[in-house]
Amino acid sequence: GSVLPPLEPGKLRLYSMLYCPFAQRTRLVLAHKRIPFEVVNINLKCKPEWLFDKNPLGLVPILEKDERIVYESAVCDEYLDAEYPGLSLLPKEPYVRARMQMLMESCGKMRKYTNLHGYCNGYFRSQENYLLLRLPFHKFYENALKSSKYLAGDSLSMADLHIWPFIERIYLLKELVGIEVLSPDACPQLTQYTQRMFQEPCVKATRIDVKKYIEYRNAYSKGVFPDDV
Ligand SMILES: N[C@@H](CCC(=O)N[C@@H](CS)C(=O)NCC(=O)O)C(=O)O
Repeated sequence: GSVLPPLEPGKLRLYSMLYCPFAQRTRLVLAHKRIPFEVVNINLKCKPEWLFDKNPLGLVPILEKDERIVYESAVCDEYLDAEYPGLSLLPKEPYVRARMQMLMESCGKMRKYTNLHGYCNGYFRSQENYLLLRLPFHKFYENALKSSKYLAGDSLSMADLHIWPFIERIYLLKELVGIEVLSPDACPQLTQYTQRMFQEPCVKATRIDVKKYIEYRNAYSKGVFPDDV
């Protein structure tokens, strides 16, 4: 297997994969809070053995600093928010926080809707089936955005950074399979929100390059895992 690069004392490292939506959550928080870090990208088709020493599940993202290890994207993000200075992304008021966390939970329940590999490999087969994807996005996010500029209030919060990678991927379907799932007519709030999110520096810093993503996907479907992800 590949050799684990040494980690300097005091440095924060993220084990990641360029197109992983969960790792993107953590990269969004790192970028938003301007936390310095280094990245080790993992070949998920051929995982190094040492990955399982860091996370027995063998999944990214994983954070490491001075022998402290944190994994699971939601846990990593809450840890970063608490450990590093700056404006917190989590509301203090218990009910506001509970509302936000319910929205974040909904995203976990939408896993089957957010697997781009599945969509692109013809999982949904017809346009009609693709459009079914709109329902959960509409139910949770279009509705939440009727009363606020961001998903959990009028400023960016953890809910936005937690859910954004999946919204970004749904919009990518337009370029990948030519189907606009969250059209401006059906989802006016989400459409405006997306434009707003694309202006956020952390979103700019982690935005998927569609051309590169297509190259990666083509290679991945042939069993090849490109070196640079
Ligand atoms: N619940 C985990 C999910 C992480 C996850 O599934 N990461 C994927 C990459 S997108 C992974 O590491 N896959 C490797 C595998 O499934 O073996 C989290 O939120 O961090």
